[in-house]
Amino acid sequence: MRILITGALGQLGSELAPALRERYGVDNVIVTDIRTDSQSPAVLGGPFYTLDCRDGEALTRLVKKHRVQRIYHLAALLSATAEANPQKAWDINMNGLYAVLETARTEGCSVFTPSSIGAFGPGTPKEYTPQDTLQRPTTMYGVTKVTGELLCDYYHHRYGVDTRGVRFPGIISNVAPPGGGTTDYAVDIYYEAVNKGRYTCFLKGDTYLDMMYMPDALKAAMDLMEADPGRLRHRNAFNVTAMSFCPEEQAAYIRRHIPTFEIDYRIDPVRQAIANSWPNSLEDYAARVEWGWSPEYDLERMTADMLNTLKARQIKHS
Ligand code: AKB
Repeated sequence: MRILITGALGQLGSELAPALRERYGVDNVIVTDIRTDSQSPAVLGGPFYTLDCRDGEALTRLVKKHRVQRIYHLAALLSATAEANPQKAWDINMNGLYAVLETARTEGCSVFTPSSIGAFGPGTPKEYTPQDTLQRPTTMYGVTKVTGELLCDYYHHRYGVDTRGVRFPGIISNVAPPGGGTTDYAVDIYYEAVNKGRYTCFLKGDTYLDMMYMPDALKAAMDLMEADPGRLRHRNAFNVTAMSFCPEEQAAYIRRHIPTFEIDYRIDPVRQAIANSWPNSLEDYAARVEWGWSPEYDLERMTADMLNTLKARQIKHS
């Protein structure tokens, strides 16, 4: 299997690239991003190209050159950045996806595209949000995610392109920072807990959102693409979740390891409004039944792992 990743220097790609290289072989994973980073293992660990994913001709050239069979299309602006510049978000999120789907159509590639809990809106049922439900998001990020889901389904039904995707919740990790998302607080809190013993949160303490630890996110992205297509009734995109919590609860779990940890709040009205428009918790039955999705990390296990990893790194660097 020969794979190309777009947007590979982001939070997900920085860990998906090495995981795919391990599974499929270093030379079979072509890593691309609009920028480069000479320190990144994603750049150093195997074939890397700078690529603007909106440039369909350049993308097709790379796909032909490396006889790519599968594209992980990760390049996108996240919710808060998209809300600050909706025109740019539409351009990158939609024209990037369109170029990828056209290349996949002409070159016969399968495509993984992450959607998000941002594809839901204030009218969606908030608790245990079903797989098939009302999707009327009020953010530009959400608009691009719903449009993307529909476009991917269209390419599947109309052209037979093997398009698949998941609606990711907030992803928590300790390698590359997320950047520009509404759920970023849930990552920052662990870094600040270890470095300063306190954290000022930009969302209210009782704001519930779905979250997932990176190892489970990698598993979802890889397992869905390996799933038997005959079992997939849904394609774009599957609800997946691992846990739902609010900042107060996360702080309480951190205090089990750092008893003096303190949290206070300085609310960012833009990100609070985005979070309020999203579900509190998802139901992911279709993913479980159609391709065996099952997460391994809950809040307790993730918190222990995040804090141990960050503390060990701090000791090593001090
Ligand atoms: C964001 O907060 O924008 C992302 C997401 C949930 O899609 N992490």
